[in-house]
Amino acid sequence: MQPFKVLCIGGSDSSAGAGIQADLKAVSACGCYALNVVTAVTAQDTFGVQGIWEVNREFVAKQMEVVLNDIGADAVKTGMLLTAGIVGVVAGMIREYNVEKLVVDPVMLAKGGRHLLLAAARRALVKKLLPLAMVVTPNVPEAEKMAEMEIKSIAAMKKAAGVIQKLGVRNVLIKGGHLQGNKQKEVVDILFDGKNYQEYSSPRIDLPESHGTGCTYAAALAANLALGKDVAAAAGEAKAMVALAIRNSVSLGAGYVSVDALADKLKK
Ligand code: PXL
Repeated sequence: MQPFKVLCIGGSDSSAGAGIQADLKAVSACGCYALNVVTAVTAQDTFGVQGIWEVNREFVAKQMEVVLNDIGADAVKTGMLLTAGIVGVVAGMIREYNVEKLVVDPVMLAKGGRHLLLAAARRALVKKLLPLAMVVTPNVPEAEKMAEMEIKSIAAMKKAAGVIQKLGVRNVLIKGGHLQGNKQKEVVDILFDGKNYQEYSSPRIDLPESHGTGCTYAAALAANLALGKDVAAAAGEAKAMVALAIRNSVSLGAGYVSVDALADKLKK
């Protein structure tokens, strides 16, 4: 049997709430097979990122090359890319292998404030990777940086989605979870395809903010694209998967809680 395969390119999170480990869980929960290319190893507990060890760009390229040559991927998702050098090689390989279904999660900061994408890398991501993406999935702070504007309302989210779309990406999905200090009752995400806006609304889940939501969302989106859904349908499925993963958050250490897309399988 050949499963649908999703290649997830990003950082390892030793607490396994975010990063490559969240990707692996979300892709598996969607019924696809996750392949992993590691760009950096983070030493991470439930208080945040305590250290980062970068994988050199040649070895990132090597991982992509062997996996894509032998196994291939129905969709690709990028997360933590850290440096402009890594962004460059990832973009080069995506182009070389003609990846059609690419989800770019423009991961910039970890909870706690550690930079997971350096400033020069942000510019490289916009220039080199966005034009290759089927969807980019910023949260509000990331969309503010990419669109170079403040976002304090849904109207501003729509405006920012327009600005980001013009940077050269086909679809922009801005996640509303960080809007207005987390006070609103509904979380509204906005999808813009250059012509139409679609809104995805769901009740805010009244739990402490969890670690790993963004990675889970983008990985579930990529998996649903791999399964053959269009972007609008895949976004709806991904949002539902994130809601489930938040509801099933696990409190592992003394710091923040983490989402877990497979938590319904855990014995507690
Ligand atoms: O949630 C963004 C993210 C992505 N990748 C890694 C991370 C984090 C957040 O902490 O650690 C490896």
